[in-house]
Amino acid sequence: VRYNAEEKSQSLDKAGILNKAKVADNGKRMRKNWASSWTVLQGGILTFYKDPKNQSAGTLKQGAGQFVSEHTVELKGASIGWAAKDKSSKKNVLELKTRRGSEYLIQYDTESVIGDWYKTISESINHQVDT
Ligand code: I3S
Repeated sequence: VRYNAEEKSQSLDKAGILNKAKVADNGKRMRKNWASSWTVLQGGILTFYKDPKNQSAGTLKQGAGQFVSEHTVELKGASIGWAAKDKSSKKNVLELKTRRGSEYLIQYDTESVIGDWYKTISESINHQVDT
């Protein structure tokens, strides 16, 4: 089977566990609430899944082992960079701002892990520019 460039861009880019906090929704500041999240970057969309431990009884009824998405972030027109020191006392914090004015802090203690996410998300943002 042969794949063209567009099909390739739809393949799985990266997945893993990160700490994230949404701090703004459509330009409106919101209370920071850090949670660890299974995170998938695929086809220009970053999806944060709820920690199964924190899912309510209602969502757990859907069946054990099912992940429920919490936030879906369109990377087209987004920007990412290292967060300023006043954004968090944690180390290795990235700040992701969407075109629609939502903001997320993304953090992981291991520098190489967060560095890889920074690279992959940046590349995906740049790729979305031409699509
Ligand atoms: O920017 P803030 O308000 O200092 O963020 C802290 C709060 O989200 C805090 O929760 P409470 O508002 O329930 O106290 C969190 O426990 C802290 O982790 C947040 O600060 P850091 O520096 O960890 O992002």
